[in-house]
Amino acid sequence: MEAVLEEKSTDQAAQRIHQLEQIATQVRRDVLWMTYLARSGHPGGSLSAADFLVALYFDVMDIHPPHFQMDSIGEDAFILSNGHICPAWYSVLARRGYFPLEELATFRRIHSRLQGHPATLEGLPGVRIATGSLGQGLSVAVGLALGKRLRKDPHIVYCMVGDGELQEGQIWEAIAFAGHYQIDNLIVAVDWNNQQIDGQVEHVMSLGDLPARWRALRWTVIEVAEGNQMAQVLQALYQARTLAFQGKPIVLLLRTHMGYPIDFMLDNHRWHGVPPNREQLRAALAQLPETLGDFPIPETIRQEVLSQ
Ligand SMILES: Cc1ncc(C[n+]2csc(CCOP(=O)(O)OP(=O)(O)O)c2C)c(N)n1
Ligand SMILES: [Mg+2]
Repeated sequence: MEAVLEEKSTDQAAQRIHQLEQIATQVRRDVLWMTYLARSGHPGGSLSAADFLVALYFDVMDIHPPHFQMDSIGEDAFILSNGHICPAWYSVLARRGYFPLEELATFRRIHSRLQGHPATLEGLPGVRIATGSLGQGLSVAVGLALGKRLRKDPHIVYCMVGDGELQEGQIWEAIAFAGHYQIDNLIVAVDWNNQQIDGQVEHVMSLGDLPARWRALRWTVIEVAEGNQMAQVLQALYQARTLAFQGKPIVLLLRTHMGYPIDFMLDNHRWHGVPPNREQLRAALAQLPETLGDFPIPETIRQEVLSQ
């Protein structure tokens, strides 16, 4: 009997992972379409971070869309510190029900709520702080987590940072603060794709022994060998949740790939902040099945891209 039950739950877990992978594939298509339509934006990091964002929003966080509350009282919260990868975040927010899917077509347009870096003035549900000036979002996440602790709100604050962003000085003050003051309702994920705007992170300015640095500042470190494999990302997130509220903040070091899984974008920093042109979009979309349906795109443009 036990064996049967175990088999069933393994089956269910595999099914869930498959569903999340399907969502992540669609999010990646959204990223490519959005940056193409806007003729600007940051596809590379959006594609490397997509699996984490999908796992977080569709399986892990205790959240209540579409009733977005700015103060996040009584729910988990997320801060995207590396704000430039907002195409992936906007797609996840829309598909999770925070705002209409149609709005993805307005990315980077004047008067759109979907600005090139997340901002609060436009009132986009899901966004709690403007980010994009690198290094600041983690400090905000630490403050938010501290606020939840003071209020005795037993929820978790999640934050994503880029690995290039870890070259910012302010990041290390926030890390030291959270470790010292035992901010243990905080889970941070690093999109460790080893690429940034000007080249490989290790070439531009080495981060040294990254796991050791976080550990030295009193964080629990979880390394994820394949940060673009949904099963690994999900398992790490659940492990992190079980380790929360035990006196230490937690960091997931996700080994990801810029541009994943598009063959001509993979591990190439040149895709940090350049949109695909028409031929590149067509080639990239051919590598990603339309799992959930693209967001509404004007038919003439769709035909232009998809028909040779
Ligand atoms: C304070 C600040 N300095 C510089 C920049 C310019 N900038 C934008 S993205 C980026 C590189 C970030 O690298 P990473 O976090 O690894 O993002 P990825 O390239 O992997 O998407 C830089 C230097 C910025 N946005 N903010
Ligand atoms: Mg990077």
